[in-house]
Amino acid sequence: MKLVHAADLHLDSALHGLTRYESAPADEIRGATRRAFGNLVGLCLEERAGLLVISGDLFDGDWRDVSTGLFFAKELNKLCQAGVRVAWIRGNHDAVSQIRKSVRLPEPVIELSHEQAETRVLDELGVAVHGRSFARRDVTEDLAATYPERVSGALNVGLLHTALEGRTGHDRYAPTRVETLVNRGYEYWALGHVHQREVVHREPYLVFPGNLQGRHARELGEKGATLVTYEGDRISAVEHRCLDVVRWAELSVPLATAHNLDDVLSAAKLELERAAEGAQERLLAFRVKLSGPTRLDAQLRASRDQLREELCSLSYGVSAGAWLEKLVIATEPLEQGAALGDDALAEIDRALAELVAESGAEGLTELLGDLSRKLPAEVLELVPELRGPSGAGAEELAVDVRSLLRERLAAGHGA
Ligand SMILES: [Mn+2]
Repeated sequence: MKLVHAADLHLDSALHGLTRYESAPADEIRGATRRAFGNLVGLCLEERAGLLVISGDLFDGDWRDVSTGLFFAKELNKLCQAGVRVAWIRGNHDAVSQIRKSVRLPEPVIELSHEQAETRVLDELGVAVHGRSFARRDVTEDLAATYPERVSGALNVGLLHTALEGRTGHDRYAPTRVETLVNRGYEYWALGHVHQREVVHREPYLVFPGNLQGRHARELGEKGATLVTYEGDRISAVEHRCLDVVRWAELSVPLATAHNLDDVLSAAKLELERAAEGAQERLLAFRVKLSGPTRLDAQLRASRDQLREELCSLSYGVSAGAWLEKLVIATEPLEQGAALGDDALAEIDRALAELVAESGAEGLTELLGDLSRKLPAEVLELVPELRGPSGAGAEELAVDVRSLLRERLAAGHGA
């Protein structure tokens, strides 16, 4: 028999990072979380799963309008008609206190109580589902400690929205220890909250399926749900299934052998081809990251705009569904202050750090505006970022300026 475990669907939340393109497929991007949910329903039907469990953050927050709830109810009806049971808990994003609107869900759908941890036994499936919803957003007590005893003779599945002992990038809601969960005696803990897929423990299983659809450049790679196969109270397989419709990728472009911008672009193209192959027919939002020591450090920074355009243009040749989300230049010069005295470099660093700290992004932009009106044209040519307001943050600008000053000063020093 089979069950499907999903979490962190964040239905109808926006995808960030592709808005700069007028021609971006807005509908596909806007509807991504819904289409991924459609894929989840499809998986349940194809696999003839008896049960779908959702471990919190099904919704991103209060609905803008009731259409979010209606969409959910409609998809659930498809499952109910096929005889698939559904059990879900609320997490921090869709805690009872967070969602004011509501729609009536099909009757067989089980929303577990937010008042105390409860158990629902589904005899026809041989499954006991235990769980508790978040009543409010900031649950800081160990909910797992209050979960009921296991039901013997059934597959015990615990639904819990938690960061366990803490997970990078996630608030420490409903903290608990792996040991607490293992000792509870359930066969499978269906966890939610952490967007990165992770099998924390086997026998018993503690699984974060990850979110169903990546929503920005920090939610990379294959997203989907977990398919669990069981017989009686024994689990025979736990498998990840990809269900996302927009894939996020970060391409690290090797620069060690790059002698010029063409080399950089060729290397980026290879990485993009690999990512596009992995994304199959999905829309691919890719970030290009250039990092590490390179002789091209200053040149890359000076050519930022041109590089961005070249990357866009080469992406069209690789896949019509590939979109450059961002170009990140985090390179370092090859020779650390070989020609310049350390004192001079330290002085540049200190001045830039001070500038960033004092003026912040806004102040710096303003200051650059003033500066650009006074600077000779050839300097602006060399450092186009000095032309004034741009999307770059103060720190990024400071690193660009540092790198370019360093190169020019070193060149002057050597001459
Ligand atoms: Mn959460």
